[in-house]
Amino acid sequence: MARRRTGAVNRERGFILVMVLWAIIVLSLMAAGFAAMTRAKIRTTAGHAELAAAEALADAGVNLALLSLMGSKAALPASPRFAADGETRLCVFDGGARLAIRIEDEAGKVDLNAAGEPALVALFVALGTGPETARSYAQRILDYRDGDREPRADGAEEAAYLAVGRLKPKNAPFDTVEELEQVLGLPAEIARGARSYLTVTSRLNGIDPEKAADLLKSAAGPGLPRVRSEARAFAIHALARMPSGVQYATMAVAEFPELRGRNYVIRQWHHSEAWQVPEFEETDAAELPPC
Ligand SMILES: [Ca+2]
Repeated sequence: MARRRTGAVNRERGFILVMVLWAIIVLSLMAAGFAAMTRAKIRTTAGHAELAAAEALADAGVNLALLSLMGSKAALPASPRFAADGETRLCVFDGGARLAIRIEDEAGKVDLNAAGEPALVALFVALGTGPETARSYAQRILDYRDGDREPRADGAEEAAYLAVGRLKPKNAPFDTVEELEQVLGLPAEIARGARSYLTVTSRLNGIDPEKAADLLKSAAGPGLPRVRSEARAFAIHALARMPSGVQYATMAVAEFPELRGRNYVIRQWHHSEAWQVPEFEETDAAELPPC
């Protein structure tokens, strides 16, 4: 009788031991899972912190460019640090983060709102489009921005947009060059390819060849009139690269309403696609000037 009771107690102890072992295994797995989650979260947070730091430095780059432009507008004796010539210039922050800044004078670009049909045709032909297709692109842009609903011969107005399930054309001026992708019949890759040659801020029907990219310089002529500009509006591109390689690019457009004034109005300020800066790879941070 006593032996049977002892056997039952041993079975009970064995069962409890197995339960305890299972509990230990389950708790260990939970702890390992929690540790992995914490590690992933730390990595994600560190990545976000790096990106936030890169964003702040890119924004600082835009401000440095604005200071330089203000100096040149006020004809300060010191030459501007970042010239509005479309060239990329580099500098380095304390801590090793590097900055690339490029300033473009908007007078060297085709204004999407001020350009007439010949100027738009000249732009698309310069970009490699055939003359007939270029005329259709130009007329569709004009129909998109003008207030009426009468389509040009090769253009497109409300009825054409609705027929393919698209939103109606704006029938008002473009606010950004990115809006070009909303124009019916203009392929997205063509719109994206044209973006860096377009502006909505120069308000000129023509370009200042001295401020223009080479592609537009050669396109200037009867269709794309040459005009003299007064250095009023600038696109600023700033790209910050952290020592870890994390990058952030900011693009801003600033307009100076007065010819000699230092006051400016920000027309755009947003995140943009990082562009290739071969000098980052070719130049050691120690060789760069401080930002
Ligand atoms: Ca229209």
